[in-house]
Amino acid sequence: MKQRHLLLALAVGASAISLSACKKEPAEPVTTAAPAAAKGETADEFIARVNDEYRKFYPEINSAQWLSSTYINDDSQMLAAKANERYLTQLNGWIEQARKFEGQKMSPDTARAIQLLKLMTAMPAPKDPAKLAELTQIATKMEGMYGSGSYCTGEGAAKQCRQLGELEDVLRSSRDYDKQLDAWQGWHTIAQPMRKDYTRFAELVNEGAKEMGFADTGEMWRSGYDMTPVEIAAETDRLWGQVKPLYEQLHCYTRTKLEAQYGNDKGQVNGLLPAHLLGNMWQQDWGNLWDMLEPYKGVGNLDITSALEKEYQADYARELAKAGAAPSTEKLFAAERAAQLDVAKQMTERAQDFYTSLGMPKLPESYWSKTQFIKPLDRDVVCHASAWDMNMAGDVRTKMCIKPNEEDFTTIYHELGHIYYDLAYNKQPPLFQGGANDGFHEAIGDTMVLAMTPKYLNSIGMVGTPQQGNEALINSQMRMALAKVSFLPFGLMIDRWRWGVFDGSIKPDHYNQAWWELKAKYQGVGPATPRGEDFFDPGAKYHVPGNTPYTRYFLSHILQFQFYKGLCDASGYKGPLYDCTFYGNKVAGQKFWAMLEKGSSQPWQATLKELTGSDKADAGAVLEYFGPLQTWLKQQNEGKTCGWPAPAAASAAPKPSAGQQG
Ligand code: X8Z
Ligand code: ZN
Repeated sequence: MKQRHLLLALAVGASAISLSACKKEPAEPVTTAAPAAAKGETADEFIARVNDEYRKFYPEINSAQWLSSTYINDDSQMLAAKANERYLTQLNGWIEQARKFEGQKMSPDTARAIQLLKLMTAMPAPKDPAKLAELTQIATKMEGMYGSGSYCTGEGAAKQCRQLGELEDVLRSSRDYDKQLDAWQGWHTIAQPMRKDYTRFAELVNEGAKEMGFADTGEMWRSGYDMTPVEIAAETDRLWGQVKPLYEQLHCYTRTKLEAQYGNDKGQVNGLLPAHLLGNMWQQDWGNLWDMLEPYKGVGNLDITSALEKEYQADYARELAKAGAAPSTEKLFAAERAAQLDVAKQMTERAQDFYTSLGMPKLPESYWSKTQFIKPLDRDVVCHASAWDMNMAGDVRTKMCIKPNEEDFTTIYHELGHIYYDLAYNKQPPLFQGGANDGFHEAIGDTMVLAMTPKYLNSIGMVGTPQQGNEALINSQMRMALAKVSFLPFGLMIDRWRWGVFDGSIKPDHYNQAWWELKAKYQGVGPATPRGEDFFDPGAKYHVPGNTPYTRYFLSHILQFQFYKGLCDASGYKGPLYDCTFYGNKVAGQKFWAMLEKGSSQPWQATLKELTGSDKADAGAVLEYFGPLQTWLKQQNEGKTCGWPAPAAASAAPKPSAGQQG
């Protein structure tokens, strides 16, 4: 109890190492077998020792986790669990030892480091070793189930099994209602068996969080924002209120187009957008509906996916030529794989070029040899994109299953944002090697994506000469809105669900009902067929079985517009915000790098102020950026009844305590 009060009273906290990037993190330490604390050690000496020991430990745990994510099998998972166990034991020891410094005089840096130490995991584990073992086993199992998830249809010779990537391809490209429904439902079958595991998982992490002095795991997650858990929850509500009218306009326009495509009865469900028709498994990015939603057909040449596909075809033709006349099946296959790898690397080189154009360093050689660019075919891997700092000393990698399409292209820019953040703050002591908060970590690469204007895309040969005029502008704004605006309510609803699970207001026998109520409330999205409690639809989204907090992405989608505006200003740009690219501008690059170097060494508000002049998260830049589109959407939607009915339960106010009392 005392610890919780201390924690909140200090109102310190930012995401630390393991919470900051999108990588699998170790579970919480459990045993009390702490490494010995030196007698008479001061708080400053203690933190220096923890930094030192942590740095030594770090490569081992990362190697084990890298292996278990890129070779999912029983052996790699067992080894990862063992490495975790050793690491977690040590971490628990540090947290235990830190208690003796409570209330003592220490430097502000040491006080901050101690707070960060307590928030280093998103998976607080109970102290009971048996329960810890159970928790880590469940966590490993759920992530493995997600990574190896497969939907099989047919029997005997006609049996066909498809993994997430292939099912996503259907949603991306097919406009056949039934095929899309089958792909969407098929993927969601992989999560059904997770329901029991997740229920137990939630019980166990809550026990761990309570032992650490938090009301529940959700409150612990909300404690990493240099403000109280109550304040950050209210902040996200406020920010959502700012952008909701824009989202509602985009929703209204999209519903009209879906109805035109699929008919009034199928293009909507009680005013909600049908979950399987939005081109994305989770309805978090509607960019794949470009064929349906492009405001002015063919104006502006923004078809990045086609450009990448062409690149792939050209590369494949080159590889085939190397294989000689009448190549064997093996050679044909090898040519295909070589072309896929080539294009994935070319896409990554383009992203790297953006960063180096700002004056940032090239990625080290080891990045190129150790990264997983494309999906291996001989084993299961976790395809969900992630960025890894293996040793705090330059061994950085990304893990993706890259395909030549726009979504993956921008995801590479996103992942390199994590990597450049890692490289920039590697000079900091390990406990300060994190994002200013976790939303910052997610926003770096996306800030670059905002600077991918038609002018930039043309300059790198991706699209033709940018067209001028209002129609081209609206097309370009729509392209960005389908990725960014559609995401906003999704970024919020996932943790609204988990906060409810953790604070007990969402009970296991209502997991799915609450999920769909929140999807309806925030996103205006609904399932085309009933999704009762025999399903566990939250488990079909990586971050739930992977236990990655999600509010970071909502914050990122606000912050990245503030960063973008700040960098445009720094570059000396004058003009409408949406037209700005700081590509190639070293002054902007220097300013960005200076922010990255700070890591989590100071409250994020101070870091934000240094970059943007303001210490408050604010959606003003989002609204400024999308001004022309919002006006256009209002015109398109004129005379339509926009909005959607709120589901009864989810429209109720959140449980007053919401696990947030300090
Ligand atoms: O998980 C990610 C990244 C890794 S941190 C690929 N993102 C969220 C998601 O895919 O759900 C990026 C945007 C949102
Ligand atoms: Zn990320």
